[in-house]
Amino acid sequence: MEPLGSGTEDNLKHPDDPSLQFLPASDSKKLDKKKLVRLIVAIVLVTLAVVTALLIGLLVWNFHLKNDTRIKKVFGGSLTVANWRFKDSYEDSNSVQFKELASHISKQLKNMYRDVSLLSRYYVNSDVQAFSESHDGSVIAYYMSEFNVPEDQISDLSKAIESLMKVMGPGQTRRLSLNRKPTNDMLINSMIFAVSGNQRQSYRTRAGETGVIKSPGFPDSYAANTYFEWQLRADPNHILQLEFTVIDLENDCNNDFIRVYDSLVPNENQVIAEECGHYTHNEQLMFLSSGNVMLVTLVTNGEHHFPGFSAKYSQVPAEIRGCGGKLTGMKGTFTSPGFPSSYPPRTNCVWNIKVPEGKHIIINFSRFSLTDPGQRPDSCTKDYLEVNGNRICGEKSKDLQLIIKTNETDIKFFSDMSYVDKGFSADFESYNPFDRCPEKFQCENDACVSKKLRCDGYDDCGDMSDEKHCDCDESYIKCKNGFCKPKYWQCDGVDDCGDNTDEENCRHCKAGELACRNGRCVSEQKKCDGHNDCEDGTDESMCAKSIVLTCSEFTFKCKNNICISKQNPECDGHKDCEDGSDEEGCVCGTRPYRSSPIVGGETASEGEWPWQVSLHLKGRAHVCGASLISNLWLVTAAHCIQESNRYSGPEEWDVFLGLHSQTETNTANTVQKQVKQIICHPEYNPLSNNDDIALMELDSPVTLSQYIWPICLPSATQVLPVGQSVWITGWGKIREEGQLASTLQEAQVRIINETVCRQLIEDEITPKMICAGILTGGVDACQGDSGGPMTLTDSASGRSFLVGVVSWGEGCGRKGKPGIYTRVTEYRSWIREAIGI
Ligand code: 4AZ
Repeated sequence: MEPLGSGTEDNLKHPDDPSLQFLPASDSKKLDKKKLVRLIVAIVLVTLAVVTALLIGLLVWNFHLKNDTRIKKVFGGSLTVANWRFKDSYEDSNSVQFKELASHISKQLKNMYRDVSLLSRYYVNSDVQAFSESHDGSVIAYYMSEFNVPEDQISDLSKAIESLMKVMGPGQTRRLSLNRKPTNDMLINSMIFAVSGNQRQSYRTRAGETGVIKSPGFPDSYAANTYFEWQLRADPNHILQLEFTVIDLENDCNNDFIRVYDSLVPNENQVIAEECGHYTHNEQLMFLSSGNVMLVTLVTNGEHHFPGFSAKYSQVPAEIRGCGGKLTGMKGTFTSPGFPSSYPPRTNCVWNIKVPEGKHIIINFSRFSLTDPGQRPDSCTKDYLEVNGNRICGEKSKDLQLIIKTNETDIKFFSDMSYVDKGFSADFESYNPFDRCPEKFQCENDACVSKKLRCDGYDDCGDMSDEKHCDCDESYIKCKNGFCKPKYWQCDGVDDCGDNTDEENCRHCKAGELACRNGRCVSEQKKCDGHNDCEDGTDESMCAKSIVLTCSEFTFKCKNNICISKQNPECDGHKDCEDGSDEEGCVCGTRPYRSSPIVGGETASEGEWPWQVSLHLKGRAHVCGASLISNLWLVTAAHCIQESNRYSGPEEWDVFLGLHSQTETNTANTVQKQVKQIICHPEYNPLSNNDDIALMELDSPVTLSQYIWPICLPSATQVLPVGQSVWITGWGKIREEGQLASTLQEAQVRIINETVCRQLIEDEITPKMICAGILTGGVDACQGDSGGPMTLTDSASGRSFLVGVVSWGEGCGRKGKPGIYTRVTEYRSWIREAIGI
C-alpha cells in the first residue's frame, strides 16, 4: 500500500477526479501539511471519544451495575390463621391440603409486602414450610420470605421488616382475605430475620414416648460449614421438653453452636438458648417450649472435629404444675415452672401468698437465676420476678431473702419470648412481727442469724450488726471500735478491727527501735547506715544501697556467690550485685498495656495477665490454669497433671496463651500450642498436697506479645509478708457449686499468717504452702483455677512475680477458709536444676 501523502502532483490534478474540483489552489507542500493536521485532529477526536466512552462506562458501572449487586436475604416468621381449623394433613408437606393452604398464605404474604414499597421492590417469593396446631385448634404457619436486595439497601429492608412487625406483631390482628372470605383473619405473631436451613428433619412426639436427636456423625464428629435443623412437634395442649445428654462442640460459639427456638423456623426473636463448647453435667440442661413446637439448629463453621450433641425430647402437658396459684398456711414452697429445668419462654405466673392475720411473710430463695442476654440486672424488662411492684432479675449467688411486712402478697413471674434460664426455688414462712427471729439473733437489716455467730469477728448479718455492742470473752480482743476479733488475728499484719487495734503494740521493741528478724532490737537510727547492726541484715535490707553480708536465709545470693543485704533486689531496676546478676533476665513480669468471677472476683481486662495460660484436655474444655515463665516453659500444679494418673501424657493437653474468653479461642491474640514434656515434682504427694507443682514445655517457642508475656520467678529468698495483697486469676468456678467462668477473672487476696491458717484449716499446712484469702469469705480461688498464678506486683518497679500456684482449699470462698497455694520460692532451685531457668 502506498503511504499517505506520497502521490505525485499529476495524480492530484487528474481532470477526471471530481473531488478535486473543490480543493483550494495550493502547492503540494501546503496540501501535505493540511493532511497531517487533519490526521492529528482525527486521532485526538478518536482518543477523546474512547476516553469519554470509558468514563461513561465506569460511571454507569459505578452507579448502576455496582449498585445492582444484589444479596439474597431470607426472613422467617410464623403467623396464626384464626378461623382456620387445623387438619392432620397439614403436617404432611406433600398433601394436597398442605399445598393449597401454603399457596394461599404465600399469596397473602405477597399482598402484605406489596403495601410497603421497599419490600415489594425486592420481594422474590415466600415459602410456607410447616404448619402446626395452636392451643385453640387453629393453624400456625411457618414461612420464609426471600428478598433480592442491593447491598446498600439491606439495613433499610430490615427496618421495613421491623416496622411491618410492629404493625403486625404479637397481639395485632390484620384481616387478610383467604378465599375471598372476609371473615377469615390472619394474626401475624412474629416476623424476624432468619437464615434458611439446608438440612431439615421433622419429628412428632407421642404421649409417653421419648425420642432422641443427634448431630450427624455423633459421637465421632460433625462436618464443618453445615447447617442442620430438627423440627419437633407435640400434640395440641402439650409442650416440648428437650434434655441435652451430651454437648461436645468447639468452644468458640462464633464457630459452632446449637440453638433451641420456640418456633418451627429459626426466628431470631424466639431463641430459647444457645449452647456451644463442652457440657459438663454440673446441672441438668433441659428446656421447655411455650407451645407445641420447637426447633433445634446446629451451625458449624470451624474446621476442628468434635463429637457433636445428643438430646432426648418428649412432650408434657401444657398445664405445667407450679405456674402461680394460691398459697396459704404458715409455710410452703414454690418454684419457677419446670424447675430445675429452665422455665419456658412466654410465661406469666402469679402466686398469691396469704399467711394468718397479724403475721408477716419471709421468702427465702435457695436458687435465683433469671438472666437474659438482652437484660441489665437493674432494668429487668425481659425475665423477672415482681414483688410489691419491685422487679428482681439476674443471678443472685448468695441466698436471697425477701421480707414482706403484710400477711398477703402477690409474686409475679414473667418470661419474655426469648432466652430462658434456670429460674428460682423459694420457701415462704410466716413470722410474728413482734418476734421476728425466734431463738435467733435479729440483725438491723431484719435478717436472722444463729446466736452463736454473734460477736465471732465475722460479719454474718451483712450489715455488721451481729458484731456491734459485744462483750469479748477471753479468746477475743476488744477493738477500740467495739468489735471483738479472735486473738489469733492479733499482729498478723492484717487490720481486722478496721481501726488497726489488732495490729498495734505488736513489736516487743521499744519506741524508736527497729525489730530485727532474729528478735533483736536496734535503734531506728541505725537503719541504712551501711553497718549490719541487727547481725541478720534486717536494718540494711530495705535500703537503696545493699551491703555485703555472710550468706543466710535472709540474704540474696549473687551469681558470683556474694550475698547482699537488700530484700527482694531482683529485677527492681537497681544493680545491687557487683556482677549485675540481680538484674539479669528481667524482661519478665511487665505488662506493657495494663489497663487499669474467680469466687468474688471481677472480669479482667484483655492483656492484663499476659502470663495466664489455660490448659485444656485435648479438644475439650479448660481444666486448669498455668503461668508462662519463658517463651517455652509453663508452671502449673502437679495435681492437674497427676489426677488419678490420667492426664500425665503431654499429648493429652492443649495449651492456650493470650486467651481472654473461653468461648473465643481463635482470636488474633490467642496462640494454641501442644506440650512437648511435663516434669511433675518428684515428691508431689496427692494425699498431703505437698509439692503441688509441675513444669510443662511447649512444643515450640511462643512469640511474645502484648497478650503473651512471661512472669518473673521469685528468688528463693524473696520475702512475702503476711497481709501482703496479691492477685489470683483464672477461669475456675465462680461459686463452690457453680460453673466455670467464661472470661478470665481476677481477685485480690491477702497473705495469711501460717499460725492463723493452721487453726482455720483442718488438713496439714506445710511451710511449702501459702495461705491467702479474705477471711470473711466470698473471695477465693476455686476448682478450675488450680495451676494458675498468684501474682505479686512490686509497686516500685511494676514488675510481677509468680509467688504462688493455686493448689487446694476447703471449699471455695467459705468464711474463715483461705485458699492454699504452692510457695514458689521453695522451688526456685528445683526449677533451675530441671529446666535451667
Ligand atoms: C480445686 O479443686 C480447688 N478455694 C482449688 C482451689 C481452692 C479450692 C479447690 C481454694 O482445684
